Amino acid sequence: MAFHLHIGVLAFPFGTHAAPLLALVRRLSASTPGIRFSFFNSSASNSTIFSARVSDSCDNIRAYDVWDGTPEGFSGSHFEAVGLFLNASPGNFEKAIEVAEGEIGLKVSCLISDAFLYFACDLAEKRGVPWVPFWTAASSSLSAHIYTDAIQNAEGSAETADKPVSFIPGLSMVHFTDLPPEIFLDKNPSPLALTIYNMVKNLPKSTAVVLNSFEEIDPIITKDLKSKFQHFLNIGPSILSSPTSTNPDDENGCLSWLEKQTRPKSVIYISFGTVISPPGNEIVALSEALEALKLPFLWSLKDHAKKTLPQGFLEKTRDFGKIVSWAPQLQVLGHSSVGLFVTHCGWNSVLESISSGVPMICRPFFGDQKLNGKMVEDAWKIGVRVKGGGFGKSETIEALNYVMSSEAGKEIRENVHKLKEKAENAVKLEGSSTKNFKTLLQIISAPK
Ligand code: U2F
Repeated sequence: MAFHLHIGVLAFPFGTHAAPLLALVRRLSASTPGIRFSFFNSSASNSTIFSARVSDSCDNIRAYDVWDGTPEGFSGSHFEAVGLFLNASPGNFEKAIEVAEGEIGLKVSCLISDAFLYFACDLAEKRGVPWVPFWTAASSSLSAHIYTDAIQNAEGSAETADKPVSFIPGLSMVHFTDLPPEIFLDKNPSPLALTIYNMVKNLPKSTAVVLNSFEEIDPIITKDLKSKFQHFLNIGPSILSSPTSTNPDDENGCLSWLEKQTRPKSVIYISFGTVISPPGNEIVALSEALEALKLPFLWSLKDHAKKTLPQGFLEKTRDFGKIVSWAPQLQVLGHSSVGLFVTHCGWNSVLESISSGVPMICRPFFGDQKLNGKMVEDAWKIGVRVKGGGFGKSETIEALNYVMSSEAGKEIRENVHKLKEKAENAVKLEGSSTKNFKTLLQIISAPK
């Protein structure tokens, strides 16, 4: 097939960043058969996201591995790996772009990148092509970062002051302590915090900022951010606009187990995403709460964390609980038996819960998660955070009872349904996300 345009896509290979970027590229490529997409990502991340989980019918996408910056035999933490990768960038990406351009015989006409990879702005500028950053989280956290300078200049000791950031449109109920810690650069900033700050400085130079979200979830923030960028394009939720048609990878039998739970909306689904496991004492407290309430639960718990479960827990809960190391989360949340999601509030999890109309109990850990939890509880009123910030037995029982059975819980369930409807409307033919996606298609299809 002869391609007339070549688009370079730069991924951030940690957490759930590269998968939603690939989902966006798959969707774009399906409407643009004459464009070749070169997807630059670490080999570890490429081999996961291009795996059999989603069969690739798009022959205009080609994956290229870039060096992840780690020495041989590296066994450090997630955060160390992020630092090493950022140190190796952008040289690793530049090299791979050259290889792809040579192979296909076409210079790139546009660079799409994870928004964190701010240096893609310079790479695009050098080539005189558009830069389209993809922010993989919510508009609220993007907005908080955009106001970094104002937050830092605000009175008082920002990080500890528990007062609202009333000067940010749409975030007036948010307190300084809810904000992503990377905003507070004063204390020995991490490589990621510095990267995000550079991103904030570069984003206004982009052609369009793209998000996997929908405008109606945060109309005030949407309006404000539209005034700050050339284009601010919410094009999601992608799971509603382009649902995967392939069978879910359910080797752990989650769906057949859910089929056996006859009471609708009775099951508690628990997962803390791809990076984090709660500390041992919290796993114990959460287990004790589940055992005490005897409510059916499906828990996606990483293998290494299983050893912190209380002794005898698996036997005692065998009749009403199931623990797996990986669950097909989308299908689980979409199952009629599931009534609640206990989550770390990663953006993909929050959006998947909203898209499935499932309320949440939040136990955030790092980055944007605290802010997402705050928005869930106080802006959208579709869930609650565990009191005290971490799982204690009685606080967890209280939260579970509150959402599953109280009168207030009923309101929460109604609210999440209303928000789900807004999300569904956004991806309809005339919906805001569909229109934004068309704009994005025009931007990336323009010749250099
Ligand atoms: C980082 O996110 P995480 O990977 O920790 O969490 P999520 O954004 O919630 O994404 C988790 C994804 O993994 C899937 C689930 C989500 O799409 O459906 N999953 C699953 O299918 N089965 C399982 O058993 C467990 C998970 C970061 F930590 C967050 O703070 C950011 O918001 C996020 C996006 O930038 O990236």
